[in-house]
Amino acid sequence: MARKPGKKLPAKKGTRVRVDLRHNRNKPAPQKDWTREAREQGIDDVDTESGETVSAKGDLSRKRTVVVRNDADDPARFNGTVVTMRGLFADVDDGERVWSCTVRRIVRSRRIAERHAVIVGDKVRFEIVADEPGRETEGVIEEVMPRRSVLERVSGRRRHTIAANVDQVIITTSAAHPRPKTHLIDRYIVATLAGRMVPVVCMNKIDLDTDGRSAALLERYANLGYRTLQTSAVAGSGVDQLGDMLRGTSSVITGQSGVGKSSLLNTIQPGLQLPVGRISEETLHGRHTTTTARLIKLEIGAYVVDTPGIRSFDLAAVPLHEIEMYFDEFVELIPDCKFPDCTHVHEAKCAVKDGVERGLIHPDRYKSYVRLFTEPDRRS
Ligand SMILES: Nc1nc2c(ncn2[C@@H]2O[C@H](COP(=O)(O)OP(=O)(O)OP(=O)(O)O)[C@@H](O)[C@H]2O)c(=O)[nH]1
Ligand SMILES: [Mg+2]
Ligand SMILES: [Zn+2]
Repeated sequence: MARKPGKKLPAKKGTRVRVDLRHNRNKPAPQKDWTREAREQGIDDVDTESGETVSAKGDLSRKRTVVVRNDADDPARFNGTVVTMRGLFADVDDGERVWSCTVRRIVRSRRIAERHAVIVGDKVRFEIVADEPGRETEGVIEEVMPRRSVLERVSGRRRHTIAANVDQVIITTSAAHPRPKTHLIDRYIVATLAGRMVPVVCMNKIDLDTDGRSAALLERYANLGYRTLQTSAVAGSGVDQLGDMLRGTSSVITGQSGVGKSSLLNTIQPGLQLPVGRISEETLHGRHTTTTARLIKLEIGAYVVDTPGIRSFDLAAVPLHEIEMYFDEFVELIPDCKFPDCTHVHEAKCAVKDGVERGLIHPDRYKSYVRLFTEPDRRS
């Protein structure tokens, strides 16, 4: 039964249908059309588990089995969350198991401007294919749902999306090895707020904070009204509090390589056994132990994306004129700038610069702003 494009097939819930491979490869649209058509018509009188197979006679090599399921009464079947990307494959969790999925080209092409068509945290709709009856091996992502939040960074002229659909960003830094970089924390905060998420500044390795400087730095962010946290994955301090912050929500944990992101998650849930790096003897820096972002479901009732560490100079894909609004302490002063389009960099009678002099704005925060505003690689 060679299928003509557009011709209706008696697709039913759980029915496996042999479709023409060549057709299927060359023209993805018709397959999508008829499965959707079947769903819209609500044809689902066959039990999912005992789905029947309609085999084409002969010429089997050019056919493959597509399992058509109606998801109207069981959304988990076709809806899933991307837990990790492996090259062109996405691992999609449908709540019951993880499917290795390819991404239909049209989905990739439509999102070409975003560079990453499918990313960790994405809610997707996918279809399940089987290489032979009863052997459902992989899926095809047909649709990526709108993202309610994204954490993005820029690298040169490229925009990278780190994770989607998370509520908060655990901006992790460490008291030593590596030392905290205020500029990086500030950039993370900007990227977090711009991506419609809530920042939490976490100072890990507090056991190494011998002079109290890191605790003081954290205080600065607490005074700005951000949630802050001191932790030690080694001593176990602050880990319960971190768990409390993660519970009941979805987060992404970010920060330089070696600050202890994976270590913290391992301490919250010892069975997790995420690979943890060794600090290199010579540089005292981490060496990118975590290589790909991964969405983890913690037993405490939390979703968290563990991410690879990134370097300091490539974060925040935010339009220049919007940066000021993500520096919360600037916002209330800005109405007093003389020029309505004041950029707070070179203008006279600038209330922000004045605020720095009056001690209302920390000089480091102002420096971070100016750097973000003037860096050439941001002007793309
Ligand atoms: N002293 C001390 N060392 C820690 C602490 N947390 C982690 N470490 C050490 O820091 C090193 C790096 O830890 P990881 O958990 O791999 O760091 P990461 O942030 O996940 O690094 P990437 O995956 O490369 O981004 C390891 O040697 C940990 O043992 C801490 O609280 N105190
Ligand atoms: Mg790691
Ligand atoms: Zn100004």
